Amino acid sequence: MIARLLRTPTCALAACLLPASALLSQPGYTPTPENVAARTWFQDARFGLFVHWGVYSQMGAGEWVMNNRSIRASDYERLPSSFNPTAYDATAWVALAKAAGMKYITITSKHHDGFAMFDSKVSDYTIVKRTPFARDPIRQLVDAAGKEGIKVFFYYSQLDWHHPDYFPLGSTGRQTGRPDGGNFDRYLDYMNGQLKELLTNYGPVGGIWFDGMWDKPEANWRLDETYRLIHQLQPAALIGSNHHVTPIAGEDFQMIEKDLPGQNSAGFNKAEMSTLPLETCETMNGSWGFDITDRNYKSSRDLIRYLVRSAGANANFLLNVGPMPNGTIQPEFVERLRAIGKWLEVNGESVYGTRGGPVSPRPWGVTTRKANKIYVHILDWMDDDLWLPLDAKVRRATVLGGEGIVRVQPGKGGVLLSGIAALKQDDIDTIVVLEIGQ
Ligand code: JFZ
Repeated sequence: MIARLLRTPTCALAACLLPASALLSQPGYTPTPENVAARTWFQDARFGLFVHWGVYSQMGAGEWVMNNRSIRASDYERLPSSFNPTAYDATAWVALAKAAGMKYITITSKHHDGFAMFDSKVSDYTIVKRTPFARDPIRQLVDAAGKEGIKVFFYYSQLDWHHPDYFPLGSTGRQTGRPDGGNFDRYLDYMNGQLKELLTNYGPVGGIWFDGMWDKPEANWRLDETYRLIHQLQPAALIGSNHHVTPIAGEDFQMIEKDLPGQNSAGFNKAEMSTLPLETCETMNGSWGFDITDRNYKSSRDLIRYLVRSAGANANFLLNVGPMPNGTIQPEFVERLRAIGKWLEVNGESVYGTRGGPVSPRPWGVTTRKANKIYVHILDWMDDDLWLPLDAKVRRATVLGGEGIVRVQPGKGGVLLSGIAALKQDDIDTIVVLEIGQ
């Protein structure tokens, strides 16, 4: 395992090859039955809401503003003193996620700025202690989500631009004026303390979405201890890490950032796909945290098609919003989320509970499958015939939510669908349902 990982080319940031010390994960890890069941739930869910929200949102320049503007930790500490999201309504966020057809929410509990957006007792750098809001918005979200059957996952940044013991410094956050010394083990104790709180004080947690190990690939992150702690406290909580390498023992899902599985347009997605559940995340515009000048919105159509392509590649889609400092989600995002939800109300059966279909992603589209059905998602196709290399007997072909006849002719090594051009082509996704059987 370790040897294989060491050979794997890794992420774009600096020399990002993870050394053996970082990989001493949870050796011999076998997921418990609860964990295996949670993985199945996760894959069936297929669609989640990613939330990047913190005191940085007040700057309206994304969650990296502390690094990008070389803000010293002592100056950045002024931001909490004015953070007061009076319009925050956890119930409304959950209702919106539900209306979008999402089944889970992954929210930043602590981003790289080191500020805890939850009521952490092991830290004095928290939303409860440092802001006029003085409440725990994550608790409110967990409570609201629980009532609606939405699972909550916690994003947690292992990288910390604020903590004095995050030392030696990594490749980012070098201008934040931290002391010239510190005890990394003490930092990891602090981090594990926060994780213990997150897994103890908030009821059942969907999982932990780690990020930031890439900042210090040479460090000993004591992953064995952290992963064991999480699995001991909540066996069903799924661990994933945005480290951009092949999953490490103890992890329960593999994530890809800003790409579909197998693609690498972002440049850092070079890891091989594992057999674990997959999840890919993307933004509504170009930013994770609220960015007041970013108007580069993806269309609802593009986002729906991204969800479909993810499902066709056997991956979940985690779609991000960066709420505003007042606690509301900007109307451009709300509008898109609602449009996706409307589409899913009609076409959801071809996404939820499916796995990547028997025909791998093609230029014309993708396939998904569930029980005895194969959903052929025709995203871009102009011709009348469509050849599917498929080792199954097709009993019936219908158009999901539409009319028209698709003829099926078995051939050598597959089937030919014809009559496609005569169908009412859907601008988003024309879905042909194949019922297969003996
Ligand atoms: C990370 C975060 O830095 C970012 O703020 C956001 O939370 C996103 C979801 O995750 O982004 C990364 C992480 C690693 C690389 C690039 C972007 N990398 O290794 O190239």
